[in-house]
Amino acid sequence: MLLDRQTVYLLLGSNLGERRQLITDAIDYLEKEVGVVKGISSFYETAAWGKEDQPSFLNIAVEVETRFPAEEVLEKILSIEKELGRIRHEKWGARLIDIDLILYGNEIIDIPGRLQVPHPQMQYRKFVLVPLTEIAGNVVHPVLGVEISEILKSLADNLPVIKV
Ligand code: GSY
Repeated sequence: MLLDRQTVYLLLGSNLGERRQLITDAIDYLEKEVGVVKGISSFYETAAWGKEDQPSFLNIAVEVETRFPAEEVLEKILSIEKELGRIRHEKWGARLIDIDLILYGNEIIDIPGRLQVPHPQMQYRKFVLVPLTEIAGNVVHPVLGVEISEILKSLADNLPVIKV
């Protein structure tokens, strides 16, 4: 099914293997399979969140213009992760590549156990908000009604996020 164009924001991360190459390959797949890549943030070296005794991550945020519904975008993301060798082991464990669907236009989606958009943890995570602010600082969070850059300003998360 194809819809009118929607702007989607994704957070890409890797903390195993050739991290930068894996993220670059994931962007190529997104361009081929999801839509037109309109924006890419800088790369950030970020301390692991959730389970802190693991290697640090490289993270970036990406803006994609897509005509696929959110659930199809999710399917495509999961298959790209698989293609790039991601095996889902433990929650919050190390991974070759992780692609999170952060925002899908200004839609609010809640399919229990499957898909929640906006990403329910995004407002607590500096490793999401710093790269996202770079490419979408003026976008308004559909639930909180506040710009992404404003959420970042009031954030309590102090884990290091360093532009590289
Ligand atoms: O939710 C994405 C995977 N992930 C990350 C991440 O991408 N970056 C950092 N810094 N910590 C993380 N913990 C998890 S889980």
